[in-house]
Amino acid sequence: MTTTSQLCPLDCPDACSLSVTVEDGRVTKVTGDHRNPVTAGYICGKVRRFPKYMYGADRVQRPYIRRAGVSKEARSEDPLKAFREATWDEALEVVTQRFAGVREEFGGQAILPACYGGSNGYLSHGVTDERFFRRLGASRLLPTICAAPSGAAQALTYGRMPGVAFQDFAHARLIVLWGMNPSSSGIHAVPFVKEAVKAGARLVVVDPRQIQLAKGADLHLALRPGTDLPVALALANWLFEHGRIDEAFVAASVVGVTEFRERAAQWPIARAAEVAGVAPQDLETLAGWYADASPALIRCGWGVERNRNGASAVGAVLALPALAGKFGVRGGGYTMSNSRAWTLSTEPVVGQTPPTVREVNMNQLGRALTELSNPPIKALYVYDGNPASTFPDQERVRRGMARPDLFTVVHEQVWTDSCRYADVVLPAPTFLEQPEMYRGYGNYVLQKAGAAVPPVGLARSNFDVFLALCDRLGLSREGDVRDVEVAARAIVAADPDGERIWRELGERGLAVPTIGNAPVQFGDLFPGTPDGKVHLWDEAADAEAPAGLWGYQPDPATAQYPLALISPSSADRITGTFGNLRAKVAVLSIHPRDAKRRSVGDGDGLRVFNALGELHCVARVTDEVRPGVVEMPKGVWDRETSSGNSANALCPDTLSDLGGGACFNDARVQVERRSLDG
Ligand SMILES: Nc1nc2c(c(=O)[nH]1)N[C@H]1C(S)=C(S)[C@@H](COP(=O)(O)OP(=O)(O)OC[C@H]3O[C@@H](n4cnc5c(=O)[nH]c(N)nc54)[C@H](O)[C@@H]3O)O[C@H]1N2
Ligand SMILES: Nc1nc2c(c(=O)[nH]1)N[C@H]1C(S)=C(S)[C@@H](COP(=O)(O)OP(=O)(O)OC[C@H]3O[C@@H](n4cnc5c(=O)[nH]c(N)nc54)[C@H](O)[C@@H]3O)O[C@H]1N2
Ligand code: SF4
Ligand SMILES: [Mo]
Repeated sequence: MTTTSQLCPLDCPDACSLSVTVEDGRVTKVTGDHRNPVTAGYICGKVRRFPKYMYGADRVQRPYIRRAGVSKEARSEDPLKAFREATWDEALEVVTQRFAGVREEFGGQAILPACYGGSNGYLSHGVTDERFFRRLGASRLLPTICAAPSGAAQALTYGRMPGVAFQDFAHARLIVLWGMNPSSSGIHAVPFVKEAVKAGARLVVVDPRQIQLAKGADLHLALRPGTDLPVALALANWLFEHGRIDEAFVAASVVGVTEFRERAAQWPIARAAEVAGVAPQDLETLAGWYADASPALIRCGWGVERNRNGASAVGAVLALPALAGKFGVRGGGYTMSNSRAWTLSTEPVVGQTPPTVREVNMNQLGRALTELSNPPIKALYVYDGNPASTFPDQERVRRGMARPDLFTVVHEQVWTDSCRYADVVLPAPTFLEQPEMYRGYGNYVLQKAGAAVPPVGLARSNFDVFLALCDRLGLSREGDVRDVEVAARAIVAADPDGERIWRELGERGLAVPTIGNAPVQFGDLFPGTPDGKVHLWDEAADAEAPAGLWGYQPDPATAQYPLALISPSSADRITGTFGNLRAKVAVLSIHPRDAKRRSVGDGDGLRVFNALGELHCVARVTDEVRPGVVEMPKGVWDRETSSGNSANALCPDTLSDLGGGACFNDARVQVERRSLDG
């Protein structure tokens, strides 16, 4: 029995350091260790159960090739009905021949990768894969499914300035959890929130749902989804009108205030409250508390961005600390993504400048597969993502993936719903079966570890498979980085402080950024904008956003589809990852008032539908969601609903105001009772 130090690269802000027990070449226990002081020796239940995932019946153990004549629409619990076992050599030869053929007949742009890589580190995404697709001249997939609107907003306003560290939450006197549910999606912030509250801090939750932490909060603003923009602008307007702007800070560090103020002035408290469906008094209370408190912290989450107003909403929320002068003190300011604390780069490993090629927004994959011509997409390579489950407009994505003339590779750890559409399925290792290096986007740590155990079955890493494909297609060149350790070194070397970081990674597998692991905004950290100031106005963004910058687009609800369907994170999975371990029927949460109107009782079967699709599940009647809102977690697998799909079947593929982001929470639906056995 041995114990090794590992890291968790899953798409979670926390970036835990792990202690992994190995017996007879198998992982038997995964727990936290103390190298990362913030994750402090404990981890979530998902990763504690990781051996069940690694060695479960759903694991893809070897390559497979589709049997001739089996339709991609056929559904079966047994993959062997649709696929036959193959060797790596045979499978890679099929991929090589088909990709070469497509490229010759239609050009490289007829090939498209389908990936996101949120749960991947530096060594399994954006390295040899990127080299392969660039050299092929494949269409470029825009990585917009998550954080694109907030990324656009943060780039525009603060040049992606990192934020307050979790451990500094404890210093705040007011914490606003704005569209973020740390009890599920980043558990290590919770003790620091509780510590602050225990020391007398006020806690405010801005969320259409009564999340766990809302239960003890001083104020829960259960706004309608997609209305954060008017709410934030109304708070800003209140600060202007009540003389609570930090004039000195604004004069020295903020530009575009006049234009911003004009837009905010259109949102008096009463109007914003009406649109958001909250009490005007609650908005006044929050404005007053925020103006008075210091340190005041806004923890902005990704629930704010997943709608038509997403980028403007995030930008307006993050404008508040600049206007009210909340920076420059420990625990004051905001936190969203801290990934820009690092300047590592995978480009030296890719070793190929990006060609000028067609770009495909991943949020419109279904459209791309069914509508694009000149050339049409003829080959799809799925890895580090599960498009048949997690992308918007699921029905259209699936229609596209089911095309008999589309050649699809799926490189996966487990038999996901995307595998059903594959021509070739390749086995991938989990993060404990391959070397990985990963930086947190919440926690300020970079970690590196070797494989804890050899790959399960015949699994091969992305790094290796893309090298092999480059070789087979004649795309490899002299001088290409071909070794993972050399790649890791080159990626770290891109940081000006790379020598120190590399040394620390070598010594204990963990390094903190140059600015330390708890920087103070406007103390140690400043905006990354060209002039180092906060920008509240931008002509180009104003021209691009459909309703202008800071312009509100109204709710897409109709009389036919009046309910807002939201699909946030849940504790038992990371998007679709681990969903296979929870084979219970998926539940839709609905407010008692909405349920009663539809004669729906707790545990009843439901039909949830709109013009895009239809979903069958079970009702959970609860006042944890506000009236007018229904909720089903993201990442549901087909086996969890009797209709064999998920909330994504009802999510439009429309795009956010800026950044081309996904609008999952703009799904508007109708719900009716449906017999459970019907
Ligand atoms: N356990 C677990 N952890 C995860 C993930 C997971 O799936 N499971 N996913 C990871 C990933 S990929 C990401 S991006 C992060 C996301 O983590 P979060 O930032 O927490 O994002 P969400 O879970 O999408 O939504 C957060 C909250 O926003 C609320 N919400 C929905 N619409 C709105 C709105 O319009 N306005 C406001 N104010 N609130 C709204 C939801 O009810 C939810 O409680 O979590 C990561 N961590
Ligand atoms: N309805 C709804 N849908 C959503 C969202 C929402 O709010 N609502 N949120 C969206 C968000 S925030 C995100 S980030 C996306 C995430 O969407 P996806 O990126 O599709 O996320 P996962 O479902 O976790 O799928 C990742 C897959 O990559 C595989 N994988 C992991 N490591 C490797 C590897 O090294 N090699 C290979 N080949 N495969 C690997 C895993 O087994 C897993 O199946 O989903 C989005 N989907
Ligand atoms: S998913 Fe998040 S909380 Fe769980 S082990 Fe990984 S980093 Fe830690
Ligand atoms: Mo995400």
